[in-house]
Amino acid sequence: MFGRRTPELKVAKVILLGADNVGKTTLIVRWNSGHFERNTYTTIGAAYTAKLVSFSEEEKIQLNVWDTSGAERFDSLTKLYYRDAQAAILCYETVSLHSFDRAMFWANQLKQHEPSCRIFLVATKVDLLECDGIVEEVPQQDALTFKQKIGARGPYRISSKTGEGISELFDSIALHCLTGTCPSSVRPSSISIHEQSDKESECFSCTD
Ligand SMILES: Nc1nc2c(ncn2[C@@H]2O[C@H](COP(=O)(O)OP(=O)(O)OP(=O)(O)O)[C@@H](O)[C@H]2O)c(=O)[nH]1
Ligand SMILES: [Mg+2]
Repeated sequence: MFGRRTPELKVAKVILLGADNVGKTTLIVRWNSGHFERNTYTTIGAAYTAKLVSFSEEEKIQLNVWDTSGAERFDSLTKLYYRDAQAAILCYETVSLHSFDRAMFWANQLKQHEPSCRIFLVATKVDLLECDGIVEEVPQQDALTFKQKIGARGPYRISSKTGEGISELFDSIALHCLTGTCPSSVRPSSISIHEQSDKESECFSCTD
């Protein structure tokens, strides 16, 4: 008896980087389950999520996304997750200059430790710009200049609250990994632990 061999599923490792509170975990939750998480927990170490992105029967890939902690005390730990990453989602909050500075830090780290990893620059929480009194702290021109300097794609402007830009971001990453050389042997090797935080108040200054 001869059966048809199932083609091996393509798998790519993706790392999610950015300052604490920029909305990394919320982005993954929105992508994975389609809902907006108001009350999140600060990520400790890193958390793993896998999802299949399928364009057709032949063109599909599993993205293994490592959501890291943005807290500076975990910077040295985060480096451990760069290895073999085909793509990095580098987030900054469009209303936080500090988070943009931190994005520059991660871009340098990536260039040093995983230079072949393609960076996808992401401006998060763009819905906040609709709120009275909230201004964009990172000019779009600065983001463009930064993207060119580091050879990144983007900047993708997203909101996990409204869902804006999220499927476009992950489709671009999946296409990049499908057309590039993606080893199919990247497997999860860690677990996530979470701690409570009270982030909600910082991010909901206007009515939902
Ligand atoms: N308004 C708005 N709030 C958001 C958005 N994305 C995330 N938030 C809120 O921002 C806060 C922080 O989000 P997290 O996803 O935990 O941030 P993080 O980058 O994972 O933070 P660390 O794990 O500490 O590094 C939460 O209260 C979220 O609900 C967004 O697109 N719009
Ligand atoms: Mg997190």
